[in-house]
Amino acid sequence: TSAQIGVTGLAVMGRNLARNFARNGYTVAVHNRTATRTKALVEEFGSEGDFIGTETAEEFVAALERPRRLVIMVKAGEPTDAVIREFAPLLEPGDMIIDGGNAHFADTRRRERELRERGIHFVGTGVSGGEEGALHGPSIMPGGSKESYESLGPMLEKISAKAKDGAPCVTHCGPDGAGHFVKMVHNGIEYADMQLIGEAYQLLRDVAGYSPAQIADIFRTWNTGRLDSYLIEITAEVLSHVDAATGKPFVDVVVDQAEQKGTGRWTVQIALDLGVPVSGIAEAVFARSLSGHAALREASRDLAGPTASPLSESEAAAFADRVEQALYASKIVSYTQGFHEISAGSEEYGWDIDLGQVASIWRGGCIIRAAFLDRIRAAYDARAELPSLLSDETFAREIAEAQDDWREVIIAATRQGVPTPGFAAALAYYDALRAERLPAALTQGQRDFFGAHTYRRVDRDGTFHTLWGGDRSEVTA
Ligand code: NBP
Repeated sequence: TSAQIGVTGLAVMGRNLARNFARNGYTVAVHNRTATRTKALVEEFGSEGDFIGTETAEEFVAALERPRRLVIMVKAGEPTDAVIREFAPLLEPGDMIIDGGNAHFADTRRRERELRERGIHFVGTGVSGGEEGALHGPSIMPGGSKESYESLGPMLEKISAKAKDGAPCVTHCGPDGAGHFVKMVHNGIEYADMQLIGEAYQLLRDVAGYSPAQIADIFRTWNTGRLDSYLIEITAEVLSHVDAATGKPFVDVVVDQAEQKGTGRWTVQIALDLGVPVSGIAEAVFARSLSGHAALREASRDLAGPTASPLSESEAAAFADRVEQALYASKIVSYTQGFHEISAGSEEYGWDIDLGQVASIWRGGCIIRAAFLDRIRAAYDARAELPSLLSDETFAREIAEAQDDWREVIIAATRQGVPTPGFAAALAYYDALRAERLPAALTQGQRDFFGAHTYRRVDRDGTFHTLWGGDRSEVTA
């Protein structure tokens, strides 16, 4: 017998993905650099389906039916290149290497180009949903050639998460690095979502005076409405958890220094390169890095702040409703920014990514899965060339309804000294887009003054320069 698919790299993700394929009726060849992992998988889970355990690269490749489909699930970066170097010489034209790790899309573009020259399809594939997702159905974001998707698509559709309407959470994102790019922005949006939820929590705690258990209940209520999402759901779980050792709320015994693995940072770095303002995602990444500067925070603890004035019980309840509005409006802005980045990447690299499809495949399996994504898909379905999510009538109306509360929440946060960089950056983005005139005109004047960088005029075509050091007359540049 030969395997329809092979998985190499059998740590948590690869093991669960292999089991997912097997549970869906595929024969799966499995391989790992350290053979004990392969043996353990076959011993522990062999009864779940048809596995072919292999020890050497040659055995592994020989176990695969042609054209071969070989999934790599190893640590992103150099290990991925090492595995490609090991396996590519054993493959034939038409075979497919599927990289399911969190690769940088630029690496994926390079690997795709190099392997294409040898006739091998390299399918950089974003996989989201953590280890549970890998086992029970992740959201899958494959790039690579159309041809490879014809062969792989049906298998990926089978193992993927399904949205509530039954649609598989997988689509061919576009050529070469498109899938990993989409996954990168997914993670960036995830950072922003988490930061916004964190700010909502802190406001409910420090301004409204609620306990973690009470805030968990508030999140549970929110989760029955338009904020219905995996992240809100798990937030309620984390907040209601009590530390067994101390009896304190779990959230109070965890060191408040957030770590990161890099995909959020990449999202911001690439956005800077593409010139896309993803201020909400950037603030989320910066907030994590600020939290980690323990010495700096310690040295700043005595800096002056406002006198806290806690709200009354009835004020607190009204404030919680306002925070929901602020969170929702800020969330619309982060997704607006994230989708702008995908659209800009698609343009830059000629990927032709379908934004409505992206929203659709994020509806299930992945960390940012949410009822909200149905609405985003509907927005792009109604108007594929939507210039921005904020131009969608429904979102624009919802923000119109939320904006007074959104502003009030930021005012309260500022007055009470609670940092809300995510809420505030989102509102600043919204107000900047709305503005009739931006101070960018002044910036242009300054640039022309110190560097003769020239400017355009509102009333005439052309490029101009003012002779600032002379008689200040205007010349055509
Ligand atoms: P890890 O990222 O911890 O990688 C461990 C695997 O990489 C092991 O199988 C290890 O083999 C193999 N490996 C390494 Br390290 N260096 C190697 C080399 N030079 N040659 C061959 N194999 C090598 O595993 P993971 O957490 O399962 O994640 C796998 C991929 O999935 C990563 O790219 C990750 O970013 C991505 N991802 C993870 C999640 C998640 O929730 N964890 C979610 C989505 C995507 P060994 O057993 O011989 O050491």
